[in-house]
Amino acid sequence: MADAAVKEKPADAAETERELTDGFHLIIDALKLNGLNTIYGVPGIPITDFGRMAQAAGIRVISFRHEQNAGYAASIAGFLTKKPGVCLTVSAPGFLNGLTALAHATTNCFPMILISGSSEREIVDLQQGDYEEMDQLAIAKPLCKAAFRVLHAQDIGIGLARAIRAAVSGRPGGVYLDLPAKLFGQVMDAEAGRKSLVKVIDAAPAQIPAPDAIKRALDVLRSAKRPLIILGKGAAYAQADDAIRTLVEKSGVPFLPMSMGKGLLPDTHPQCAGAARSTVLKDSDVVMLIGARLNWLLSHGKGKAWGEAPKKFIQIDIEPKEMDSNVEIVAPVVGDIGSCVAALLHGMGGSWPAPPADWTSAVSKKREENVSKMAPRLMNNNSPMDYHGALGVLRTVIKERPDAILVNEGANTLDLARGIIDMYQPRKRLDVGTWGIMGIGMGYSIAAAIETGKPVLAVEGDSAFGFSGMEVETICRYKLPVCIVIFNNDGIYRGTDVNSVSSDPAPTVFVKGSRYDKIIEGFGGVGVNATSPDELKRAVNAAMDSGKPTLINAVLDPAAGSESGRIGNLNPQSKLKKK
Ligand SMILES: Cc1ncc(C[n+]2csc(CCOP(=O)(O)OP(=O)(O)O)c2C)c(N)n1
Ligand SMILES: [Mg+2]
Repeated sequence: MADAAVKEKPADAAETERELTDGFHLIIDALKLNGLNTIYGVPGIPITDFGRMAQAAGIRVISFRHEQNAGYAASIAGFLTKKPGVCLTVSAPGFLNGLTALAHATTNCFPMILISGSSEREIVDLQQGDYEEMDQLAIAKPLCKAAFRVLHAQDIGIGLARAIRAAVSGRPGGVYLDLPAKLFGQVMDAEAGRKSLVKVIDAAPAQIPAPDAIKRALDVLRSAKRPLIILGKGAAYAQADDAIRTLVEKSGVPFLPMSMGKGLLPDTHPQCAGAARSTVLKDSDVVMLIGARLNWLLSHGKGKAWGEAPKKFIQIDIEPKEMDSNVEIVAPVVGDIGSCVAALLHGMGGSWPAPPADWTSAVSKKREENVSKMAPRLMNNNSPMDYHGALGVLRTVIKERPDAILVNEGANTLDLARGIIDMYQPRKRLDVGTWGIMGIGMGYSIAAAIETGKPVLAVEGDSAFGFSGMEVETICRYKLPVCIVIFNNDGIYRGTDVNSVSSDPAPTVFVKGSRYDKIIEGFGGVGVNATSPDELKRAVNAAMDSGKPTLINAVLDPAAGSESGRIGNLNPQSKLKKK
C-alpha cells in the first residue's frame, strides 16, 4: 500500500502539469486557431521565448533587424492575404519602431496587428521608472483603428478575436494589442484555456450595397458622355478580380488604375487610360471610383488637374464617411467592393450601351501618342544610365515574368517606374502608398516573397533603399528570391547639389560612386555593379532565374532626376530666396 502511494504521487504531478496552460501557449494557440501562421518581428524582453515557442509550434517567425521593417512586412502581408499581418515587438523602443508601420497600415487600409510586450502595469501607471516603461496603449490609440490590452490569460482568446475583427472588418486597418510581460507566464487550467479561445467566424462580413444606391449609380453612369473608371488599391485588396474585369469590359469605359491598382486589368488593355491620365481627368464628365479615395493623389477631385467641365462622381467604398470627403458624390455606393461590383453587374443586365465612340477613340488616340513618344527613350543604352534606359529594361523583365512582384520606392525612381513598367496581374505592384513613405522596400519584399512564394523585383532609389537596407541580411538569411535594383544617382532626387559655404556635403547628396552591391556580398548574396542597360538586363534576368538574393547597383547619371520627382509642386517656396 505504502509503495503504491509513493508511486502514484509523481504520476499525479505529471497529470497536473499536463492539465495546465499559460499565456505563452494560449497566444500561440489563439493565433493558430485563426490561421495566423506567420509573425514578423524582432526578439527581446519579454517576447524572446514566445518567438522560440511559436516557431516550435509551427508558426513561421521571421526575425528582422528593425521593427519598422517587420511592421511594413506585416502591413503588406495583410494587403496581399486579407488576413491581418502580425508584427511582434518588445516594449517601448521596439513598440515605437513598429508604430510607424501600424499608422501606415491604418492610413493605407491594410489589416495588421501590432503585438507588443509591455512592462509592469503597476509600475508604468505610477511612473516609477520600469525597464522600458511606457503607456503603450495610450500612445497607440490615436494612430490605429483599435487598441486593446489583455491582462488575464483567460482573456487572450477574446482579445485576439477583437483584434482580428477590428483589423479586417469594414475598412481594414491597423490594430494594437498590448501584452504585458506578466501575462505570458500566467498559468490556468488547460481545458478552461482551450474553451476560452475564439475562432473568429466571418471576420469581414460582406456588406451588401442598397439596391437604390446601385440603381442611382447605374443611372448616372448610363447618362455619361465621357465616363471614366478609377481603380484604387481597395479594388485590388478586395480580390474580386474577375468581377471587376467583367464590369470594366462590359461598360466599355476607359479605366485609370491608381498605383497599386495597376494590373487588375493589364496596363496594355485597350481600355487602359494610364498613359492618357491628364486627358481623362480633365475631360471626363462622370467618374466612377472603385476603392479609390479622392485624396491628394487625385488632387482632391478638384482644381486644375480635373479641368473646367462639371464632374459627377460615383464612389464605391466600404466606408460611408468617405463619401463627400472632398467633393460632392452624386452616387455613393457603400459596401464591400466584391458585393458592390456584383450588384452593379447584375443591375447592368444583359446589354449595356457602349460609351460614345468619340470619347473612347479620343482617349485611345492620346494614349497611343504618349506611348509612342516614350518608346524610343526606353531603348537607349546610355552609360551611365538615365531612368528611361534602365526602366526600359525592367519593363521587359516584368513583361516576360508577369507573376513576379514589383516593389518600388524613391522619388524619380518611383514616379518613372510607375509610369513605365506595365503590370499584368493584380496585387503585383507594391509601393509607397498613401503617404509616399520611404522605407517600405525590404519589409515589403520579404513579406511578398514569404506570403506568395513568387520572385520579387525591388526597384529602389538609393535614398529609399537606405531606410531598410540592413534587411538585406534578413533576405540572405531566409534565402528569399529577391532581386534588389538600386537606382544609384548619388542622392535624393539628384546627386549634383553643392554646398557653397563649407566643406560639408549638400543635404541631398551621398558618397559619390557608392557600391551598394558590396553590402549583400557580406551576407553571401550576389552583388552586381551594372553601368549600362545591357548589363542591368543580364544581371536582373540571372537573378530572377536563380532566385538567389541579389543586389544590383545600377549606376545612374547623378544629373538624371528632378526635385521630388513628379510632386515638386508640393514644395513650399521661399519668397525671400527669389529677391
Ligand atoms: C519616411 C520618409 N522620409 C523622407 C521622405 C522624403 N523623401 C521623399 S522621396 C525621398 C528619397 C528620394 O531619393 P531616391 O530614393 O534616391 O530617389 P530618386 O529620386 O533619386 O530616384 C525622400 C527622402 C519620405 N517620403 N518618407
Ligand atoms: Mg537617388
